[in-house]
Amino acid sequence: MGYILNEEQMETVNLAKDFANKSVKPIVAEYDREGKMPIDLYQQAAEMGLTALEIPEEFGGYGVDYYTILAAYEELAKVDGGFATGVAAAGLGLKPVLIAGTPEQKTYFASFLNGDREGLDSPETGYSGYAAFCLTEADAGSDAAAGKTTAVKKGDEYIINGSKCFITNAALASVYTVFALTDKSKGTKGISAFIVERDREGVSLGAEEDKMGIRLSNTATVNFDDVHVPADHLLGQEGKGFIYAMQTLDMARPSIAALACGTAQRALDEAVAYAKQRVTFGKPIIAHQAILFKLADMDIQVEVARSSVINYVNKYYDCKKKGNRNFSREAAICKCYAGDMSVQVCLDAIQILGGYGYSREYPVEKLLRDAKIYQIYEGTNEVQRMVIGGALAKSK
Ligand code: COS
Repeated sequence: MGYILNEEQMETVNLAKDFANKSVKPIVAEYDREGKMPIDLYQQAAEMGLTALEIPEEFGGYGVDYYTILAAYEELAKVDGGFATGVAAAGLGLKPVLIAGTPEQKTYFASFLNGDREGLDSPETGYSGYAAFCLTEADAGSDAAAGKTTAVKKGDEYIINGSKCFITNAALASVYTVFALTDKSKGTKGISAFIVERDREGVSLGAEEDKMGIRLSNTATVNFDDVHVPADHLLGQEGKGFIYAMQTLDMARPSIAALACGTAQRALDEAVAYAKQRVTFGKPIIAHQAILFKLADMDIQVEVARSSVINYVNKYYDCKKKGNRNFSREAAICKCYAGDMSVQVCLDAIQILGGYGYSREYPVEKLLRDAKIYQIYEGTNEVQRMVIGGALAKSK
């Protein structure tokens, strides 16, 4: 493991690791087959504090550092990328509030993530503890500024209309951060961000996605039909929503990179274990150099991807000290590299297991199905290359 953590940091990581191994691992195969979210386990994770790790203590959270959080996410993803996605997506929903919210908004939003607060639950699950980030629309994915959802100010309220799709935690969340146009004529400068509680009148769920992988996570459309929110639910300033969304993604993409490392590490571990016991031509296949070198290349790639996540966190804290946010490039690099790496390492693991790798009897085909999403969500890897290339083009 590339993270160098002290005892207290390791306690948090081990909390996530033990919970994932003892409680989540036994149900993964069944829930993956059925495409269900394990609601009670999500609730347990929230009650353990896993969705409130990054909330500063002054606002009711645990104020845990990002080295620890990302190492904990990796442990969750070693067991299941979908479950890890649901937990990490609570942090994605939270980040716009941490970036642009007032102290009151931070405290209010945090109270949803602290788990099982009466009156703050999702109507679908009856639980609290999760948030969702509502940016993507049917015609606004990579082109995030093309959204059509509107928020019209009337007196001391905004009225939101529109529809958001591919929303992770749509049904699990009891609160959303929603991006909507407050001025259609201004392009990216006409977008604003809002806190919207799940139980507001006019908020409803549309179709749930039947996904190739990460099937323990919940992904659905969220509709907003004349949803009234008080004006104090606006985050930061009107017209700054696109910037907050981009800043959020700069902080969230490394979580996906950490998940990608977890899935890939698991694939490598499965492949090593198999290669030690599978015998061909009179010896374990790990003793054949063709297999050993493939395993070595997989190990190199996982370690380099993890190092790129750690490099992002180093840069994040350095920028924080200097009072800037110049870490878009490092966030995009780790997300892009780790996403591509995870797919390749899972493919290699399948190759090492041969026919067994292709069979649902062994876990590696499922790891590949999970890994594929890391190249797509929170900005496709093509978008990451746009961000990285943009930084190169601007460099002096
Ligand atoms: N931080 C702060 N500001 C940023 C920024 C960032 N990371 N990225 C862009 N901006 C600002 C720009 O500086 C620009 O401001 P000015 O007009 O004042 O110069 C404004 O935002 C618009 O930027 P740009 O013109 O680059 O926006 P584009 O519409 O071309 O979009 C990409 C840029 C493609 C990078 C963006 O749309 C994107 O990230 N898309 C993917 C969305 C995504 O990840 N979706 C997943 C949803 S969560 S599962």
